[in-house]
Amino acid sequence: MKTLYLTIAGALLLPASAAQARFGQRDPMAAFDDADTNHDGVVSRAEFRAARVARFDRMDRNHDGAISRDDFGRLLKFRPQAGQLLDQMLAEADTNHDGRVTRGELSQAPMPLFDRADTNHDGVVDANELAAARDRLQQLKEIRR
Ligand SMILES: [Ca+2]
Ligand SMILES: [Ca+2]
Ligand SMILES: [Ca+2]
Repeated sequence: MKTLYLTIAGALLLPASAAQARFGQRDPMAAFDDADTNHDGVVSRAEFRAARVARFDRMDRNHDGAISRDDFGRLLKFRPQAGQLLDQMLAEADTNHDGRVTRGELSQAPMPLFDRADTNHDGVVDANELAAARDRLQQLKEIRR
């Protein structure tokens, strides 16, 4: 169940602080781990975006071409509070507000996690920036503890 939450958070990229507060332990920065597809040691915006869109198919569990509450029926039944969270995350990407996030909407959605990590705004997150972002996150965790 926890894995599913993290999949939602990872794919839609809630601001890391909010995700962290709700999900507790796992590292939201893991979204960067598999994103460096050309293995040049930095993650570009395009790579980050592509990695997110690649998770679309996993999230669209009923294969109707969009991520919506329908894909999380069981989860919402047993954990109704997850519905609120899901709605909030979907809303960030659901630009036409129909309650469904299509592949196109997901690919256009903002990437706050990336933007915060790319502190020198050169469009790529390098190892130093990634390490710094992890540090900030760690500090945040300690403050909240
Ligand atoms: Ca679906
Ligand atoms: Ca939509
Ligand atoms: Ca950078």
